[in-house]
Amino acid sequence: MGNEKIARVRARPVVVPMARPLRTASGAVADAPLVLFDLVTSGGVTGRSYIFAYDAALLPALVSVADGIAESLTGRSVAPARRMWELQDRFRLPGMQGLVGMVVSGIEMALWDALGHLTAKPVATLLGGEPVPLRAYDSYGMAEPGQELKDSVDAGFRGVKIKLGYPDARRDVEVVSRVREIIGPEVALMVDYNQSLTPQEARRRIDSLREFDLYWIEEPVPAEDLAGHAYVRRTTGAMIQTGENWWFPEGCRAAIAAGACDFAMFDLMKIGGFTGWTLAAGQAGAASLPVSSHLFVEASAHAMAVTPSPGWVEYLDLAGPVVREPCRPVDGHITPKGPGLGITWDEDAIERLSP
Ligand code: SMN
Ligand code: MG
Repeated sequence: MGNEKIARVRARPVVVPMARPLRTASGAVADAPLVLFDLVTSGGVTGRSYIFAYDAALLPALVSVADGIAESLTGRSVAPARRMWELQDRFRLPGMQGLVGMVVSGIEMALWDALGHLTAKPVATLLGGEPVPLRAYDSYGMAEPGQELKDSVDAGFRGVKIKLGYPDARRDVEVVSRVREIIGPEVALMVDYNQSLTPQEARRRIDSLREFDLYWIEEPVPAEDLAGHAYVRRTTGAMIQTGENWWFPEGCRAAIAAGACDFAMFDLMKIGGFTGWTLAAGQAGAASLPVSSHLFVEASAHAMAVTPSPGWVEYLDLAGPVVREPCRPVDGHITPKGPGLGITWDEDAIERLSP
């Protein structure tokens, strides 16, 4: 394994139907635009990963950035952290926030998958953990609360997340009240405002939801408004969750320094892959912030398996339609699958879903 080199990196765009169209207060995602990575080693092993473009208009640029980076990786060793740090040095001047960071994190994840195949081990094991079941919450978009929430509880989920931020604040209260009725008092109820409120409006809306025992209030204000997050946390006493939009461990550090949150949420595509996740998890652990994952359920389970202060795995399956064996929760838990990240493509589906 030691002398395996990177032979080539391929990036393919697909647009994947979502099991549940995801409407949020800051926009809707009906079909998931993804970039699939195949990183082939000199020994013929393939590492696979994917990143989420959010908007299909970004797919050509993401693929172009990946193609531009791929050449420089040929002949380099399958060493995820080394390649990550070299690419961070290379892009110091333009910066890693945005498309570059997304692509580099995707390549880093594919490198870990390749290592897993080379060693016939799950990435969780390579990182010093064990592929054990991890508690997950079922993640929903804005929708009329209904039977599917009851189905989530009956399937064993002990947590569900819904999206709030309706134009009329009274609708937030109606929806939360109905959801709490459906899932009962014991199941954790997380709410996600997707950056849609001002700090003052967040204060008002959180006050109106006090009786419903919310587990966390996610991104009540714009992600980069760390002082705003801290203001909402300080003035309401609510448990604030944020982090899915932190860029690399530096983003985590700034939020901790600002006292922005009670929980941390890492997005593997933005926190810097497993290399970034590990560094950020150390910071979050030292600050006593339980860490939860955002999207990328297959890879996130491996990262969460070695996170000292694990919170919840988000179950929101983006890539299910293009992977051979989609990640499926069992009794409300997600178990990391190997070898590698446990991702194998369904090439027929990819063919069908390529733009
Ligand atoms: C979310 C928003 C948009 C796309 C995917 C996920 C959301 C979450 O912020 O936390 O799941
Ligand atoms: Mg969110």
